[in-house]
Amino acid sequence: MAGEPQADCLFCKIVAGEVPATVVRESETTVAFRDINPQAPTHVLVIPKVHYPDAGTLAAAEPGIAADILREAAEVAAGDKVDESGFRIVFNTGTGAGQTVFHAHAHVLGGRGFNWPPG
Ligand code: D5M
Repeated sequence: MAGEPQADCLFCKIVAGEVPATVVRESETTVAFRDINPQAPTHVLVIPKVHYPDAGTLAAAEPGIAADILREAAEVAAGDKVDESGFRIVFNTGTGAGQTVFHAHAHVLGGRGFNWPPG
């Protein structure tokens, strides 16, 4: 069923506590944890507890949870004190854009300068 945990999904396993993660925030619908391969001083992933393969499919099925992710991303930035200097919220979508884990997630990046356009 849509949104149900997938046995072969790494992030579903983090939600279930079966794979360890450095959790920085949790809400009723989301979990935020530090990226294992940080690309900035702050690099946190915010994921929905439900399983959807990417941000667009999540937003179409569960718009409230998609909004929760944005709110939690801003709270992560405030918690790491990178909100005033500026931070970036990234949803890689599809392999061509660099998505490697097909459970929707927002990257929250901060604590350094960023280029535009992104690489
Ligand atoms: O982002 C997927 C991200 O997930 C990538 O930045 C590495 C991160 N990752 C992979 N495994 C783990 C674990 N076990 N803990 C924390 N972070 C992890 P994408 O946009 O799909 O490329």
